[in-house]
Amino acid sequence: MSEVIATYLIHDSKGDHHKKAEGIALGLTVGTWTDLPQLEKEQLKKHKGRVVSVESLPEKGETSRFFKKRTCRSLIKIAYPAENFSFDLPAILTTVFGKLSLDGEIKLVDLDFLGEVKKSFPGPRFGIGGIREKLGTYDRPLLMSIFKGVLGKDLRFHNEQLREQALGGVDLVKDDEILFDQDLTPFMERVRTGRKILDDVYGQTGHRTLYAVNLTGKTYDLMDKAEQAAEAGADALLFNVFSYGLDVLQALRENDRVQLPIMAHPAYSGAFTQSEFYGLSHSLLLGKLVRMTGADFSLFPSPYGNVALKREAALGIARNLTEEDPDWKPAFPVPSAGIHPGMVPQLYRDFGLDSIINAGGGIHGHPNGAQGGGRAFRAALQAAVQQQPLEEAARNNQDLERALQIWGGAPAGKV
Ligand code: 1AE
Repeated sequence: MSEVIATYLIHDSKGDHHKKAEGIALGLTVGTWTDLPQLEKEQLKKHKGRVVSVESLPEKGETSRFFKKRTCRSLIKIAYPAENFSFDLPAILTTVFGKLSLDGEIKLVDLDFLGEVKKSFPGPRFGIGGIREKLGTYDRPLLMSIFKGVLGKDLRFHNEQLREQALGGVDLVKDDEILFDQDLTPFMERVRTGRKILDDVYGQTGHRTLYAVNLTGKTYDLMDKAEQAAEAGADALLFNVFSYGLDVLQALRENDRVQLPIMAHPAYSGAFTQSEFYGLSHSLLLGKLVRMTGADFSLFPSPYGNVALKREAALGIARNLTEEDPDWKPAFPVPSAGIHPGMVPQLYRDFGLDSIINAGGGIHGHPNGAQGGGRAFRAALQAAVQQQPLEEAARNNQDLERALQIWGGAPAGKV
């Protein structure tokens, strides 16, 4: 059967959540706020939403205190027939969480796509296996760094930073998400000169680094720019998917003239995910939806840095990106934000081999520059995989030793 099952977390003081669920199942499909005399039985059977389950959750004292009244919580599941929508995310999201997203304390926790609906979403073009193949690296988490302090600087500065990061041994370098297309470092120039630099470093060291250029500008122009970038030898695209919309990501993924890995940046996603009572869950938005619409990488705050997610939320994103699926390749989880080498063993325990450690400040803030930062991270990664304590590894690695002196080990993390 083709349908989409939505799981919602609802909070309200009335507590009759079965009635509420029936209201949603009817209201978001064939009904409205009042009786419709012309509604036919056949129409009801084929198009009406179906309440799958209503599970009451124990009352939470802190929630009732927050709302200043006794507040009941439930998880409800409603199935929406595939006959009701075209198989694209704008239609599906408008069906399952359109007006409903504006209607009280209701959060969309998960979506299950069944049958033909699921098969109409492409998933990543390359996935974890394809990215590892491009790099020839299989036995450790990958290392990514981020350009920093490049606003107001010219192409020479940008190129020098790229070279330094690559020489430090990082596997991927991404643009800062706030670097847009402008005169000092135009998009196509970054692609062309970046290509030369990374080929040069590869010739010199034998280490391959991929550069993800920030694809920005008006939606109308994106496809042309992406195609030109692919033709000019770009390695990958960074994409601020939540500023544009998931369907734009899917359009890039489905364009065969843009056969490039796509990196989904989480900028702006907090506007949809951060509330306990409204919006979408992190695991759904940054995990499942990003993967199914075609991203090869999903960046999100780790539980340990300056911008942090709760550990359960971060692990939920990673689970949805990587769990075995017959239709979609797995995508790389990229826990990020405020990451330094001391956090590497904890990140490795949480996210495992098939993840990417991503750092901006933790690379460029190293006293031995971006090269030293890269070497410190690589040493920390090697120690983590070999289960060697960082302090012990630091005795033979001066870059790691300096990093630990400055930033220390992993903080407790957000629970
Ligand atoms: C959650 C995304 C992290 C990111 O893009 C970024 O620029 C992080 O910078 P640092 O590592 O916090 O300096």
